[in-house]
Amino acid sequence: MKHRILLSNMMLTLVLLLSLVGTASADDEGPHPMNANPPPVDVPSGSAIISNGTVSLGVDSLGHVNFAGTGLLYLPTGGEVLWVGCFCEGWGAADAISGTQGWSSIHNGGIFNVALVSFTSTASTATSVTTVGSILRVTHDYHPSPATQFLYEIDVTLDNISGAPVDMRYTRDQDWDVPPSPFYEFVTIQGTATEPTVLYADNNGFQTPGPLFGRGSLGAVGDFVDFGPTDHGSLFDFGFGIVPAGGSVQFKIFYGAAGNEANALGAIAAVGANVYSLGQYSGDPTGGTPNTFIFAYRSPPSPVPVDIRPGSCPNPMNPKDKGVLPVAIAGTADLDVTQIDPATIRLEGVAPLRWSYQDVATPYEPYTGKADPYQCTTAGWDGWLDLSLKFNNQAVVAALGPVANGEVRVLTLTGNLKAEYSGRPIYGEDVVIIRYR
Ligand SMILES: [Ca+2]
Ligand SMILES: [Ca+2]
Ligand SMILES: [Ca+2]
Ligand SMILES: [Ca+2]
Repeated sequence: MKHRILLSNMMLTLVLLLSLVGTASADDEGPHPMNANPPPVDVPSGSAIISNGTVSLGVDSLGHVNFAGTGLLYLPTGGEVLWVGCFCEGWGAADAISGTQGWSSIHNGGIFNVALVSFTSTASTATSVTTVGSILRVTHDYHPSPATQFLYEIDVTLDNISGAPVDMRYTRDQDWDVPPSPFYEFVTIQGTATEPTVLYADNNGFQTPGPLFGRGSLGAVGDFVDFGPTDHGSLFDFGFGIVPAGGSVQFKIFYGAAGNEANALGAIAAVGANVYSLGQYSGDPTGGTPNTFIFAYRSPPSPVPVDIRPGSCPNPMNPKDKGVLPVAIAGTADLDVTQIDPATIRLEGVAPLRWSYQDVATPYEPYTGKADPYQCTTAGWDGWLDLSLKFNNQAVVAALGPVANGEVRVLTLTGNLKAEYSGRPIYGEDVVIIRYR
């Protein structure tokens, strides 16, 4: 299949060259594509090639990758992994209740039921807003990761714009063609077994990414390491459950590359991604030189109950206090706090000084969306073990920036579960009142 596709691309290039030089006979005797592969979809305006200086992406206005000679390019090696052979990269979104789906790609089934709302770009960013039928609005916000030069971060937002609940689905796939041995690469997929929002994954990056289609692998399904070498890639079907009318789902995906596997895995860890695919050169599947290409996914954060100053409500915060700020993540029937990786916890971006496991707090609902300083509880232990954290108060105050006496601030806590429990992100918050003493 790839030989036909390559030939087709060469012929199309020839057509373009001939038309550029104005060959007299091009009108009646011009070369024709030799097979049924669809020609590249022409998106005349809006699409963009963006770069962070290490990784470049060709972003189509409809949100998929591959535009004007660039797919995913690793600049240090000049290695291009997607705009090679067939242009097989795409996304799809669906509502499994109404059976409505749409997808966007060049050669993975083209475009179906996806309409452009807007596309904007700069030299390093691109934002595509589209709709799938009258059911979903899909936003792909491409920007450099603040955590690593090796990854582009893509914030994906799926809005339910129908008047009814939807069963929200998203699919992304890509045919890795890894230089310097394109069409003969090793592929690794990890993290799918423990991540509940991954419904299915395999190494067939040639499939149409409509999320409601059946799947057929090229020999590897779910999690696997260094499968190949052969001509393949990866596909991920994600499911987010029932989302009410007007509701939305947000998650992050990443595209990028590094010069070896260690740097690739470091970049994946740095962004907190918990599911990923690697495409690697047939000559070095272990070291991952000269370039390891990356697709990664960071699932939507799970809300967790956070209690600043357990037993105290409201929660005073004294900017002059040079001691510790106690904070608990409260365990529940659904949250075993020993599954949380304490080293990943940040309160307003600040790491804890130390932690221990004690029953010191009782959850207050809602876990998030708090604004009132009395949305808290004085209740202490409740029989469920908590993760008790101590932060340097001055470091947290510095992270808050200027504060005024009596001001009410919502503090956010982020982190991840341990890798063996999916590594998925968690998110929580609590409210403090600034009180100079
Ligand atoms: Ca391939
Ligand atoms: Ca490997
Ligand atoms: Ca409290
Ligand atoms: Ca407790």
